[in-house]
Amino acid sequence: MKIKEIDKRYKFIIFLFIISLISSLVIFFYNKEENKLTVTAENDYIIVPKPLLYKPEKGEFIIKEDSSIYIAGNSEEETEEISKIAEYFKGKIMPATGFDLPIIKLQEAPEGSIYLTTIGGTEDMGNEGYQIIISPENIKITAYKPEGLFRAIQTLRQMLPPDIEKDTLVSNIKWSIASSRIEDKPEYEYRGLMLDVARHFFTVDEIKRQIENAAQYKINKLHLHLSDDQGWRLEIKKWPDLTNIGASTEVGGGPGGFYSQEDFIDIVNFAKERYIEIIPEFDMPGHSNAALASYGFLNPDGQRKDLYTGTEVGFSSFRTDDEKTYEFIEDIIKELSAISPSKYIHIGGDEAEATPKEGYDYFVGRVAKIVQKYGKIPIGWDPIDTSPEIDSSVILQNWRDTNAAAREKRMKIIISIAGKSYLDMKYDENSSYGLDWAGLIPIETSYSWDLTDYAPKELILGIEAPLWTETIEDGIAMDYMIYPRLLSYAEIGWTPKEVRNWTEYKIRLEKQKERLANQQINYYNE
Ligand code: TNX
Repeated sequence: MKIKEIDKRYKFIIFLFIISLISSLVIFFYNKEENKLTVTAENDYIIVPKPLLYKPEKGEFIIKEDSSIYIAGNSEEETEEISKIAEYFKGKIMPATGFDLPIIKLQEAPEGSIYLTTIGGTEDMGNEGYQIIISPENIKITAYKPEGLFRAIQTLRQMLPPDIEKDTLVSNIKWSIASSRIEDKPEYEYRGLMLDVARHFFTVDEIKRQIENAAQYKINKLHLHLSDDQGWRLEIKKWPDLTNIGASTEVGGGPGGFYSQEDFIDIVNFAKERYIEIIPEFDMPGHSNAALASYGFLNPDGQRKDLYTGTEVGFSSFRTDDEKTYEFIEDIIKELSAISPSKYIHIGGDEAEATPKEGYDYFVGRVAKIVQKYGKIPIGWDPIDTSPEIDSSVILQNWRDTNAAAREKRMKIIISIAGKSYLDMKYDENSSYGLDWAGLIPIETSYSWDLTDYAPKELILGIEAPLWTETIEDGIAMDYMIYPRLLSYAEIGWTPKEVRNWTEYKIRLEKQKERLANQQINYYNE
């Protein structure tokens, strides 16, 4: 009797044990499925911006001298486009590996190959989404559009050893990529960097270098601030004094400079090959002294204003009640829209403190209509949204926490909150470059926020980080202010806020630094 009871008890305990074992296994595997979205920095997982889904598998793929790149598109035209992306990838890895990988058009992926294709890509991936499957046999990258393949290439670069970014041959290294599966697409369609080339002028090569560097973090817009009080930086054939006079100096009195229309097209094409759209801005009606110094008829007394090389803002204004102003602006917009393929033209609209409000409201409405006449979508800084002449066909670029009018009108908004995303704000008190009027922006501050803190999700087009250049004179200073904060902004724009957190990001960022150094980017090291 007793023995039987003990027996029963044991059986019961064993039963309980088995039940709890089964339930813990169920919970474990269930969580594993769930956790796919929240992988941490283990497994050498360092990608920035963080992909939506990263699933490590066993093994690795090794790029070798005899590896090949295979490509296939849904049409001949698409295959051509993909072949350029393949060339770009090959060019990126050639200096360090020394491998001259062949690029072959073929609709399958043999062993040892890297295969780039849009065949099988589906619409739900979006234009920039992609899937990468890495196995010891090959790498298969699929996207709905070639653009998605280009974004995927940036991910792949980051999965190779950091030495891949060196521009000299590296020997005795295994170019391995961990087996895994990645599925990815961006949260926001607009992920931009702005460079102010008006306060200080930067050459075509300096701009190209910044485009090249930003592309690796999947930045897809470069906004060029082409005019301000201190300089007019784009050739306008009908009004040559804009550059003869208006481009002849900069902050501090240096020689300034400008882009010929050919230079501009060259920048646009270079950016396009990296799937970055150039968005041109002429700032109006304020920030316009360079134009007013170029042509006397724009001023009430018919006299040219003096050129300006200081850093004050808010003192200049176009005449808002003079038809000649609008004819002049239309000529400029007409020439610009002929050479700029972007669907956007930025018309400024900020800090027009020398323009009476009524004139401002009329002016921005009128200029927005000129831009639309040439088939472009106007963007304007706040407070452009407060003009009754502005409606939801215009996009607001929001730099202060004021967008009530835009919300009311259901305007789309680009978030560039100064205290969070201004690349010209100092990191700390010791920064040798930069300003601090919007506060200091250390790396943690640059990362730990979300666009939805400032506007409803459905109105947000995306993020832009502007670099104003009153204190920035060269590429070295530019790099320092942009990196590594641009990585924060790239991730805020790409990765959903639910899967981002600073503690985990910090680890990935740390590992990115060696890559930045290998590319000779003069980043700020905290
Ligand atoms: C404000 S924010 C400006 C720029 C200055 C910048 C300096 C905005 C749209 N205008 O004119 O360069 O501050 O941080």
